[in-house]
Order: sequence, then C-alpha cells, then structure tokens
Amino acid sequence: MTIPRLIGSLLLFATAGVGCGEAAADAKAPAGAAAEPEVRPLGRIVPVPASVTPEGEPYTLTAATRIGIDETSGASRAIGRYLAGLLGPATGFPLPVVDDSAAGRGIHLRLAPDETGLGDEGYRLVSAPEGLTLTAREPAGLFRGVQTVRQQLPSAIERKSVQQGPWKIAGGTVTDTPRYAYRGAMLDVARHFFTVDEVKRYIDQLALYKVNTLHLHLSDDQGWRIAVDSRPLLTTHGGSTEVGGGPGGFYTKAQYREIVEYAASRYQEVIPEIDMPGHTNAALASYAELTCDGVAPPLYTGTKVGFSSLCVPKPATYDFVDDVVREIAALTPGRYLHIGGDEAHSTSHDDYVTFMNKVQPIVAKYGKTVVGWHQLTGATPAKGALVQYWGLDRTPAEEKERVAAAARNGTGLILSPADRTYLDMKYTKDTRLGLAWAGYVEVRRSYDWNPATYLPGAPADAIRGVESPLWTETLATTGDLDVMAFPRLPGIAELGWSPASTHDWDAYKVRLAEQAPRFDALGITWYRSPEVPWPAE
Ligand code: TNX
Repeated sequence: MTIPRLIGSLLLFATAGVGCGEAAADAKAPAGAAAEPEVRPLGRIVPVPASVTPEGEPYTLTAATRIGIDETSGASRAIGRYLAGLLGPATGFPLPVVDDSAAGRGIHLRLAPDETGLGDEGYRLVSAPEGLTLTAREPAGLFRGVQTVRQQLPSAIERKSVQQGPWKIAGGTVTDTPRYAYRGAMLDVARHFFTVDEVKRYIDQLALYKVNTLHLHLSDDQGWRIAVDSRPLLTTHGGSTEVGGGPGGFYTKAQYREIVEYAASRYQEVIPEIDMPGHTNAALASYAELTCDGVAPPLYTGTKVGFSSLCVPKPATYDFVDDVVREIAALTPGRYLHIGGDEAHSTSHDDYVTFMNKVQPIVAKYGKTVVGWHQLTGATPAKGALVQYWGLDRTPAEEKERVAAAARNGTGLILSPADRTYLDMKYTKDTRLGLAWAGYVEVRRSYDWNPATYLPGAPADAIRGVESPLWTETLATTGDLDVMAFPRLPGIAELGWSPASTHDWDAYKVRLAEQAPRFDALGITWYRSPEVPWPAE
C-alpha cells in the first residue's frame, strides 16, 4: 500500500471515534504489562514451543557475530542470509554468513538428517554464551527455528533502523515440532485485489508465526485474478473490477510465480483456489458459453453470495475447467488445487454432484490433490481429497455428521470454523470493518478451542490442521487486513503448531500481549482487544 493510503487509513482510525472498534477498545484495556525485559524468558513466544529447558546465561549477539552454515546446502545458505537480513538492520551488525567451522561463538545453522525426531519442520535451539545453535533435519525446520530466535530477541529487532541493544537470547534449550502438518492462512484476493507486494507482506507476517500454507482465493463473483493464457478474457474482463467498483487487477503468470517463489522462500506452500461451480460470475461475464442461456451476465461489484453457477450440463464447462486447471496446476509446485464448491446455491444438488464427479478427476489428471470447502462432502470427495470445514457451533448436526463421516472414511479435514477462525468477522459490534454473519469473534473465542475434539465423530487423526481465512468484501488495504488478522492470526497459528497440552488462555494472553511492541515495530495495525493485558501505551 502507498504511504498516502496508509496515512489515510491511520487518519480514519484516529478520527472514527466511538463506533471504531480499535479506538473504543483502547479505553477498556486492562492495566498493561511491564516494559519488555532485557532478556525474554526462553519460550515466551508465539506459538509456544513444545519443550523449553531454561539453563545458564544468555547468548549475546555482537558486531563480531557470524552465521555459520553447512556449505554443502544452498538452502541453509539462503536461510542464513534471511536471518542476517532480519537481524542486520536493527543491530547494525554485518552478520556475515560463513562456513560453520568459521563461525566460532556465533550462530550455527546445522542440518542433521539423522535427527528423525525433529521431523519435517522441527528444530532444536541451544542458547549459551559460547554460541547459538539451531539444528534441524530439514531446511524448513531451520526456518521455523529462525522465527524462534527472532521472537526471543527484543521487539526492536524488527525495526529497520539501528536500535539500542543489548541483543540477548535467554540460555537453555528449545526442542520444538508442530502439532499439525497443515497450518494455513487464506487470503481472498478476489473481492478486493491485493498486489504482489501486499501478498508478500502477508507471507512475511505468516512466517513469523510458523504458518506453512498460503491458500489464495483467486476467483469469485467479483473478480478473476490469475492469468489463464487459453482464456484471456478471464483477466482482461473478469479481473477488471472488484467489490465497490474499484479497478481490480490480476496476477500475470510471472507475478504469480513470484508469489509462489517468495512463499517457498518462507517455507510456505501455496494452494490456489478456483471456486466452482458457484462464485463464478466473473468467469460467466467473460465467457457467455459457460452460462446455460448463453448470455453473459454483467460484472458484479456487490457482496452477495450464491447467485452464480457454471452450466453443469454443457460440455463447454469441462473444456473450460480443463484449461484452467491445466494451466494453474502447471504454475503450482505444491500438492493441492482447491476447487471451492461452497455456497453453490444456484446449482441443483444433482448438478453439484455431477459437476464434482467430473471436475475432481481433472484435478487428478494434472497431478494435483483436490481440496474443497466442506460442501464437497455432499458429493463424493475423491480419494485423498482434503475438505475444509467452515461450519459454526450452530451448524446443523446432520451437516457436521456428514463431514465427520467423510473423515471416518479417509477424507482429511482442515478446520476453519467461521465463528472461530474467520478473520473477517468483527471482533465486537463496534469493529469498523468486517462482517458478522458468523457472530462476533473476539480474541479469546478464536484461540480457545481444540481442533482435535472440535468436530464430533471426526477421528483426531483425520484433522490435518487449521486455517484462518481472510475474506475481503470489506477489506481494501493492508491496514484493513492487518487489523482483522492481528491479533487473531497468531492464536490460530499457535493452535496449529503448539501441543494441546500447552493450550491455556491465561498463559497465551500474556505471551500475546508481549507481541504488541513487535506488531508496532513491524508497522502492523492491530486491534487492542480488552481481553488481552497489553503493555501500557
Ligand atoms: C462465506 S466460507 C464464504 C465466502 C464469504 C465469507 C464471508 C465460504 C467457503 N464462503 O464466500 O466471503 O463467507 O465471511
């Protein structure tokens, strides 16, 4: 976002007064926690690590600190440079990346393939005055561990200009592996378009909380956001607007690859979503042959859902799906392709089943695994498919049971309950942005539930993880995204990463409060929930 836009939205916050959730909540915030200690106790981070053993004196970063890597691995070199890039600006230290043997009392990034207990993303951090050693079996584990190093340092480490040290990391050992392999966040770039740089900014925010999956909602009634060479009108026409009638936009293939590569450099897998057969007005407006009456509807800039459908009986529909899936699969190094399938209120049940039976094999033909919103369980999810549950406490028991039955049958579940994880829900009635159809979702509500036991009748091992969707009907700027995601996103990230045994709101809210100066240092606009003992302003 541009500086004038940023200033504009800050002014909006400042002048909105009562009726603005951010401002109204400030007055009610409990007495704040003390200023940051010089050394953050080991493990006082988000997500909380699985195992923490404080011991001995802290490690101190100095102007002489070097980052040692195993020269044989290009991945560890890149992570070393990334770490130097994180710590360099605020410390002012050069932090050269060198061979491990030359790093002495510095930071050591070590890949140890025999450390099988650390799995694909786990790491061990040993901090002592003699050095700081991160060990992982895989590069992804080193990357997650780097986020721990970063959070153990004072929040000023996040600033882009030289700050006062000292830069100490408490002594001891952290051994940490994730609870769930799937820890996602979804960004809706269809209702409002967000540029490559804006998406990268979100990727960086996700990285800090060890999120490993970025689900991009690339098409909806209001816009088609990804170039498909065989169907150029999808973007030139279907991408030309957005909610409210703004200019919209789309990613060229090169831009989309840039997002995917950037995400990969943060060890995040991108899952592209093309929502079908509903949520397709932008496609129907671009290609009249996709409608049953052959008449293209006008572009749509409102916020209703459930009024559009691809024409299920027409062969042209499957030629279209084949073109789109083929091209997007070719752009996707990740395993999954999300086909949506939600709110197909204008598609009959029989047509919905027919459509899913035809489309899922197309996804498989191009080498990808299907992900769908949980309505897909109303048809037959393909073998190996994942479904994303977005129900609420009040969702009818039969619907929950249908999803649970699919899970017992081998379908993996991603949990995104709307009344817990939807980052576009208002926190309270006073929240300026967002929707409220799933109710208000305050910070405690979004954190305080257990994915393993959440859906009655779903086996715990069917739960692949959690994801927090950020729908953007009401969100147009990065400041808007920030204030809805923060501080709920870190809580969902912790549900995905930290062991169930650590789940404790009273402990979490203190660690979350300690993130506030980090949000500020990163330039993140955030909601000062009265449920959290934030530091005094
Ligand atoms: C429901 S959840 C939707 C989206 C909306 C969202 C707004 C789901 C799969 N569909 O189309 O953007 O609510 O909160």
